[in-house]
Amino acid sequence: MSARMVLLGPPGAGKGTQAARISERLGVPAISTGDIFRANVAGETELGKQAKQYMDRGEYVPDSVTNAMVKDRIAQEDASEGFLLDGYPRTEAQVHELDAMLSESGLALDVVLEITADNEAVVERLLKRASEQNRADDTEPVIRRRLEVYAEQTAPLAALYEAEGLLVRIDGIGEVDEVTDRIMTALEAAGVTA
Ligand code: B4P
Repeated sequence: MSARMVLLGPPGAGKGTQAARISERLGVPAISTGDIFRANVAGETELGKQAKQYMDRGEYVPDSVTNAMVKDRIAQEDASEGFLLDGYPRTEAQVHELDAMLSESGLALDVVLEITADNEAVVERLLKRASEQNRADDTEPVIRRRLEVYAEQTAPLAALYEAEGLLVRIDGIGEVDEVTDRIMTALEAAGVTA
């Protein structure tokens, strides 16, 4: 069966961590807009130069840049039977854009997973990652700004997807394996299996 999925959740909720595991178990690519931007920043591409100025401040990269990048990526062969979008959509405009991209090909999302975690837990995780990976946007003031931007622009998207009957909420607090088990159980209940 197809599995076209979106992963929502605040910075540090475990999206990237869980996306890699879900992708492996279901055999669909995990597509992280954050990873694509970081690869472009590292490669000093034009896209990377544009994205960096926003990312370093904890702000979202403009929709015009992000939407075109995702449209291109989900049209690739490996995503033809499904994908897991990690960190996209993040704004209401991106939600509508994604719907339009899919419906052009007669497709639709199957499920939207929201990983929840409280602010203090995610700040602690991201500060730990900062000491390990040195990401420019993992300093405490930028993490706080990312959480504000998430609360303002992305958290409301869960209600949109809930109204469509697509939303599944997962508690992101606990061991990584425990959270994966919760996700796989919820996906099975939603009819999404390998
Ligand atoms: P992202 O790369 O999506 O960054 P993120 O929200 O911090 O999540 P990430 O996936 O990295 O971390 P995770 O929670 O897995 O975005 C970065 C920036 O890119 C954005 O701020 C924005 O500027 C730009 N961007 C991306 N998408 C965009 C879009 N659609 N529109 C506009 N701009 C966009 O993990 C965090 C840490 O927690 C890790 O160290 C992990 O090891 C740890 N962890 C995970 N699970 C844990 C658990 N259960 N217990 C303890 N620790 C755990």
